[in-house]
Amino acid sequence: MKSWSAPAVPELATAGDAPVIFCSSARGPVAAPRAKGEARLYVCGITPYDSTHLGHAATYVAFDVLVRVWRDAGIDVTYVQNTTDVDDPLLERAQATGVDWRDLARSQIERYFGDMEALRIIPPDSYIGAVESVDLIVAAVERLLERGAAYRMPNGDVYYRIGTPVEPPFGSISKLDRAAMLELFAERGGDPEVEGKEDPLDALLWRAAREGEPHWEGGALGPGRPGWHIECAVIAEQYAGLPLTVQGGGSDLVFPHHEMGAAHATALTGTEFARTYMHTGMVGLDGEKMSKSKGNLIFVSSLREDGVDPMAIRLVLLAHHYRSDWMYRADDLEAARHRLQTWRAAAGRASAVPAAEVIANLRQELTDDLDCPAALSVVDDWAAGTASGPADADTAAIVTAIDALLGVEL
Ligand code: 5CA
Ligand code: ZN
Repeated sequence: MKSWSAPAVPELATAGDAPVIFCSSARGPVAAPRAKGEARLYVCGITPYDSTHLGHAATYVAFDVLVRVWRDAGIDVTYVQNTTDVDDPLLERAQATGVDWRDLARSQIERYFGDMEALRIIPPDSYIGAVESVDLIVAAVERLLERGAAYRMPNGDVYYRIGTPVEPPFGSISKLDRAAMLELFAERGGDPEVEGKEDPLDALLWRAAREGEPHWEGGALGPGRPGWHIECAVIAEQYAGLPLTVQGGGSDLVFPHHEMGAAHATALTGTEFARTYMHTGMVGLDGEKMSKSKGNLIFVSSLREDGVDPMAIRLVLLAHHYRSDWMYRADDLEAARHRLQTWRAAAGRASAVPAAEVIANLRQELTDDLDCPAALSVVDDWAAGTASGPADADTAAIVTAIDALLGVEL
């Protein structure tokens, strides 16, 4: 699927270093990539209804900074993102609002593209929907069945056998005990209660066609539609290649989604799914996680319609470390607007320090687990020190670095 237009990303005169990223599975910082050269990134994309809220935007800005830091280090990046354009919550919303599910998905994907473009987020090299991947998914599920990693229920549903031996083993990303897994599985799209499964944690790979639900032919599987985790496992393998340098998404995806997807992919390929698992914190509003099901949402598009400069929205998001959970407040936007104004004023004045110094400080903060709040402070300090003369070569170089590394156009 064609996605959104890329922002211009200026190249800096010198190159930076590769970053160290906190890996949820290793529970600590790891070099990503391990060796210089290339990086493969897969980020879990939206389920296209009620997008793009500030939580989504925060997640995609975080991975955008990762891509920018990688590019700055001269690393060749392959970036893949999916869109879950057929799934229960999307179908439920379509039904509830009397809209065709395809139209709902299409309109929300369009809105998301507009938001990403406005926020100057670098688009993925491949933006792939579940619907366009059905054939690949069917082939993968057939292979899992052949290998005994999956089984068919009497009604035609196909489930992944959670006990399938894979290396690294199931559970190594989230490191949860079984009780916690069962609880989260029930909360986050799983179906532990379904009778007849070998293990309540077995995950749906293929849902046999039901009356009134969209379905595809499905080859040997029979008519139906794809499960959620297998969608990402297959798209990542096909378009990015395994092992991924980074599997990314919000922290709400650690379990079951990323644990299951990694197990499916490893059972299919014999290869480790990802070297690093990078998870963003949850953005909330009024004391609760911002979520489509709760409806406590602030949309990027609404802010834009209210005339908010997208660069101010980007600064709201960058002002929080990607790993922290935070609550959005109107003050955040006021502070970001003020910061943007200050930076823009500084961009017209003489720099009091050499550009190389400011750029080195920016890189130091960003390569250390993408510390954007600290990077913003580096720019704040520079801006506060600018002198009254006209912008000079150092100012210009710093403005370019702010654009390249933070994606903020002044
Ligand atoms: N389509 C699946 C992933 S395959 C999905 O989770 N879609 S989503 O629309 O619910 O979320 C899209 C992305 O935004 C995911 O990476 C998710 O982890 C992240 N996300 C969702 N809610 C928030 C939030 N409140 N704060 C930060 N990130 C969030
Ligand atoms: Zn996913």
